[in-house]
This record gives sequence, C-alpha cells and structure tokens, in this order.
Amino acid sequence: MEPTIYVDMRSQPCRAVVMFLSCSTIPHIISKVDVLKGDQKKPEYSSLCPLMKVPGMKDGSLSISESVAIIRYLAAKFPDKYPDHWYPADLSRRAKIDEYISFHHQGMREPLSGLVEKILFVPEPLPKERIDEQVKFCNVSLDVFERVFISNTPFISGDEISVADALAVNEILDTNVCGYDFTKDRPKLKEYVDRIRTRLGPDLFDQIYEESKQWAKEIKESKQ
Ligand SMILES: N[C@@H](CCC(=O)N[C@@H](CS)C(=O)NCC(=O)O)C(=O)O
Repeated sequence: MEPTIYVDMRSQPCRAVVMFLSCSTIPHIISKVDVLKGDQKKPEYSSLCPLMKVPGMKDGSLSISESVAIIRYLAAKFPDKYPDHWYPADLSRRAKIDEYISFHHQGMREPLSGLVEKILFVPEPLPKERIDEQVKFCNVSLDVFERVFISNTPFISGDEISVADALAVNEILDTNVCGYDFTKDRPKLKEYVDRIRTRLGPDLFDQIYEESKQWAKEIKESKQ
C-alpha cells in the first residue's frame, strides 16, 4: 500500500510536499484535510498525527507530521523515484539543501507565516504598529535569504531545483493571501519565484496554487 499524504492545499508546507511528489514517481495517495473546518483536530486525524497539523503522512504502521520529516522519509524510502537534484545523494549537495532546511522554519516561516497569522488568524485586528513590525521582520529575513541562499545561484542548491526551493517558494508567496506581495519590490526574489514556476511548468505550479488563490480571492471579497 502506498503512503497516504494528508494535506490542505492552502497550507505552505503541504504545497511544498506536493510539489516534490508531483515531480517524482513516488507512489502516494492524497487525502484532503480541511484545516479551516478543524478536520485536523478530529480523532480520525489527531490519532494519527497528534500534533494536529498538516501535512501528515501514514505509511503502514508509521504515521508522522512535519513537512521536512515527510520529505526526508519519502526521499530515503524511494531514492530511485525522483530526479536526484531534488534531494541529491551526493553529501555536499545534500548538505547545502539541509542547511536551508534547517534555517527555513525560524528564518522564513516564522516571519512570513507569522504575518499571515497576525492578519488572518487573530480574534481582533492588531494595531498597525504590530503589523508594520512583522512586515519589517519579513523584510530583514528576506534580505538574509537573498544574500545567503540565492545570491549567486539560480536555485538554493545551485543550478537545479530542490526540496529547499519547494519549501522556500511556498513561504515567500503565502503572504499574498493577506495582500502582501514581497516580490513586488524585490526583483531578485521575483526572478527566483518565476524561475521555479518555469522550472516546474506553469500548469503544475498554478494547479498547486489553485486552492490558495481561490482562498485569497474569497478573503479579498469578504473585506470589500
Ligand atoms: N512545521 C510544520 C508546520 C505545520 C503547520 O503549521 N501547519 C498548519 C497549516 S500551514 C496547520 O496545520 N494548522 C492547523 C492548526 O494549527 O490548527 C510543517 O512544516 O509541517
């Protein structure tokens, strides 16, 4: 039986896992979890993934959460079923990707996903200064990202796309749901995002973003 991957496609780490899977022949079944309806807290899911977050994965008697753990598990279990550059067997190339992955949660997700959280998932709107402060945090982090991870190379690990880019691009674009497009004033970052879309193929990329774009549209309309 193939692994089941539990996702809500409005979620950045879920889209990163799906991007990797879509560029592989790793056998899998996708099962949808609606986070906005609270499916992640229902016993069917929380008994498998007690962290009650998506993505999740079940493979036989193993069930885990955390996008990075899921990607690493699938890459290790199916090494011949994805183009090597996604998570190279070569130690040095893999180390470059692992360097970004280790940076990712604090360095990118905390500021960027934090902004989405502070705008969309608070009971009362926060004062403008709190939002400005978070936007500043995002910009400081994106400065580091541009300077350290994509200063001389088209992708994080060099000339080819990898799981690091899948994780990064999904955080970079996620703030669009709440009206913040950080690629607007950052040509280097915009080129990077466009390069990933081209490399994946615009059809696949847009398909992965479809539910998120629809959600962004609904949020925008609800504010008018
Ligand atoms: N570090 C986790 C983050 C998972 C996460 O925060 N998922 C969010 C969606 S983006 C979630 O499931 N939220 C539901 C909740 O907190 O109730 C990963 O990379 O998988």
